[in-house]
Amino acid sequence: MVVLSQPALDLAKYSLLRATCKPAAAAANIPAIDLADPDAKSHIVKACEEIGFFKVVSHQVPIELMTKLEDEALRFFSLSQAEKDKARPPYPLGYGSKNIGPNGDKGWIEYLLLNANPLPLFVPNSESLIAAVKEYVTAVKKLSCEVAELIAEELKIEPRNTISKLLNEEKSDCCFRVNRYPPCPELQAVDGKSMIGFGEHTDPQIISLLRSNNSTGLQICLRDGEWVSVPPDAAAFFVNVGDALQVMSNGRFRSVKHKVVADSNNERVSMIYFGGPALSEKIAPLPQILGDGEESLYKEFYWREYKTAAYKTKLADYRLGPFEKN
Ligand code: GA4
Repeated sequence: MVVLSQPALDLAKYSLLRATCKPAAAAANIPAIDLADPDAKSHIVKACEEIGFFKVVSHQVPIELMTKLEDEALRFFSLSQAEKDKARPPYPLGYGSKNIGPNGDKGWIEYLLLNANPLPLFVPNSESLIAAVKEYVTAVKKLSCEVAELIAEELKIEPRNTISKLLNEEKSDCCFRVNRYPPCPELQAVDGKSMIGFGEHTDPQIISLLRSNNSTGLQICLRDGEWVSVPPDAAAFFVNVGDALQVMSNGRFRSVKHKVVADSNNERVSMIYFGGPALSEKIAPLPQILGDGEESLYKEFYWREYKTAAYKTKLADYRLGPFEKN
């Protein structure tokens, strides 16, 4: 197994990971939502429609919870490769390095991918990490529900927990990942390009909440196809619309394409909570969303079917394609 932080890189071997994009994509102007603002809900819905992405700048999640988890995660990633490899619960969850998903995608990354409901107890020698994940996930899940309720209110969907209850269900299918993107100065020095940390994709779930340290790397794709980089904000949560919410809004919201380009000098650490519904939930446009005579753009499907199909795709595939009505 390749150790990510090894200084000497065999560049030919990693040529597939070299970003074809310019590392210096223009900085995006990301809508910043203050949850205490009485207009927060209309700003959120506008951002979901126009970009599928925004950041929440005032929230109740204490910064200490974020930094504690980040420290714990870094402690885990500093373990020997053999120790980290023990954190390999049954596929597809556990510790991963370079390989993303089951279909050959690679990234300049190591990560822990965990079920968030229920949270696991099985990462060896990492009781304090799991305790920090639990505390963090509980707080972030609450925040994702708040956002979902503001969306419902603005769209006049009743009851206001119509979306949030999917995230809160006893069997909701939520997961959590913490990613470490090692810096990659060697490659930058050779041709000025960067490594693909995590290739372009959309998130399959309803909503994702990401928090990262103060490093750049995240890029999102705007409606016109332009890739822009997201300036870091370690105190904020970046929220993206996932595929399921795109369907629930009958295409009114955008599941935003995003990717991470490894920074040549700085280590990037991000933690993401993916809020998904229970496997048995039907995913369809919310009736209150559909205007008079408006038909669903999508075939009816259950989250279980979508998830199974997603795991047969490659990262960059357009996963909603087969679920669209012709
Ligand atoms: C993208 C969003 C989440 O990170 C994730 C990813 C999952 C994985 O890493 O195992 C997938 C990817 C993600 C979408 C398509 C499939 C599944 C890798 C992959 C090629 C955990 C998720 O739910 O879907």
